[in-house]
Order: sequence, then structure tokens, then C-alpha cells
Amino acid sequence: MTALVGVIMGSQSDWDTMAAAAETLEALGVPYEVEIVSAHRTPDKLFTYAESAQAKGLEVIIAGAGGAAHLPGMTAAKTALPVLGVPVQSKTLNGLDSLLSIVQMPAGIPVGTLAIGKAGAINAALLATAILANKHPEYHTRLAQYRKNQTDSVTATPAPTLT
Ligand code: RP5
Repeated sequence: MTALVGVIMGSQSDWDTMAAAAETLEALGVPYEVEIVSAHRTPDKLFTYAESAQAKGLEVIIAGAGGAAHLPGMTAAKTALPVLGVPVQSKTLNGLDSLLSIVQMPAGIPVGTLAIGKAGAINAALLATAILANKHPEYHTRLAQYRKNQTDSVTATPAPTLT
């Protein structure tokens, strides 16, 4: 099945975080592809990826990066597709560097920026699916089921022995 969501990341070291986005898309039955695309180490690949994304059928791109996290912004600069940015939690500055690098885009080139780390990766996948649902209504149903499962999994008390 043709991928609708492209999940890209700046480095192999981002996979631990970005796998959460892939797993969430998997759970929702959204076709996706995964690739390492670095704004700094493979800049030409980034341009090619972003420029060809729409033509090959992608409808949303999730881009995760850490530190000087230029991948989401540069991807957004080279495609009109919606780009969701996930700030990866960096070792040195705990992801604040990643967050600020991604969120502070100049007016005119938007990146939808999520929370730092796995929560952001999961929410990027959910938001990507909600964007897809505007065109593919079956994803509305899957998102509703996801939320129902989540609600059902919340226990009434913090420990089974408490009532
Ligand atoms: C960024 O630099 C990547 O997104 C990654 O989060 C960070 C560190 O990369 P590695 O040195 O671990 O490959 O480009």
C-alpha cells in the first residue's frame, strides 16, 4: 500500500523516539514509510525527499530531530505538505535546544511542533492521522476507537487494593 505518512529523522539515534510514531501509525493502520534524512549530513537527500514527497503519494510528513534540529523546518521549506516536527530529547540540553530549533519558524513556513520526546512522537502520529481523516474518513473511526481504548485503560484508583 502506498505510504501516506513519511516519518523521517536526522539520525539513527532518533529512532528510539521516532519508533513511537511508527508504532502508533501501525496501530491505527496508517500506511507509512521510515527513513533517516539528515539536514546536515545528507542535505541533498533532504531536498530530494521533500521535493518528491507529494508526487509519490505522501500526504503528511513527521520529522524528528535533536539538537540543532533543522530537519523539520528545511523539509517544510521544500514541500507544501503539512510537516509535523518532533523535538528529540538531546543529551546536552534535554531537548530544549531541539524544541526551540523546531518551533521558532519564521512566518510563512509552518511546522506543527509537538512535545519533546516520545509523547511528541505519539501525538505527531495521531495528528497526522487526524489530518488524513479529512480526506480518508475511515481514520475518524480508528481515532475514535484509539481514544475509547485509552479511556477504558484508565483505572479508577491508583492501586488495585484501593477502592
Ligand atoms: C541531529 O543530531 C539528529 O536528529 C540527532 O538528534 C542529533 C545527534 O545525532 P547523532 O550524533 O546521534 O547521530 O541531526
